[in-house]
Amino acid sequence: MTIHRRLLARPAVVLAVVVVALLALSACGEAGQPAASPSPTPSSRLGMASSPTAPEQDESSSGTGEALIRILDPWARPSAQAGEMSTSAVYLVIRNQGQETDRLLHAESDVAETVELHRTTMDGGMMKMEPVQAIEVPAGSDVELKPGGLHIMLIGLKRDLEVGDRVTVTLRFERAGEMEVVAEVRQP
Ligand SMILES: [Cu+2]
Repeated sequence: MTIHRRLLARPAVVLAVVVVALLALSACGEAGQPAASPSPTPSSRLGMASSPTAPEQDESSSGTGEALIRILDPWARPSAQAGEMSTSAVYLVIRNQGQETDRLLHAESDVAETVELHRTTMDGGMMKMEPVQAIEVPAGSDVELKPGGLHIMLIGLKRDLEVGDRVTVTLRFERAGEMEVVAEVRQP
């Protein structure tokens, strides 16, 4: 009876070790550290393996240190007059393919004097916007920056932004670090 149970249990243990090794690989890609040997406490992390991330793990194993944050469809509003008072906004989708929450902390661009993270709110029927400290992107989810919502505000444009122009924006994330994004100027 006891022997029987042990034999049955063994494949499950092997599977658990493989899953933990995969988790360790994807985690080290994120942290940029050399692969550590699998931790001896697999059971606490097994729950995370049940989330449907298998295709993404395949993707990230194809290259070391592949970004766990991906930026999709970046674009910017056109603006006809450069100058201190002129503004534009950059919109994009932040996809967090990792297993930890990340935060967009800061953005900058050479086309604007000041770049702020903003959100749009309704105040008694009036739309207004205000700076936010950070934009949180939970593990395994997308956050969309879009007109009427969160956006990257460009203030004090150094040049006109015409449809078809490209705007380079540097984003800084708490975990993923800095990344450069090229947003095409287009009509909303
Ligand atoms: Cu704004």
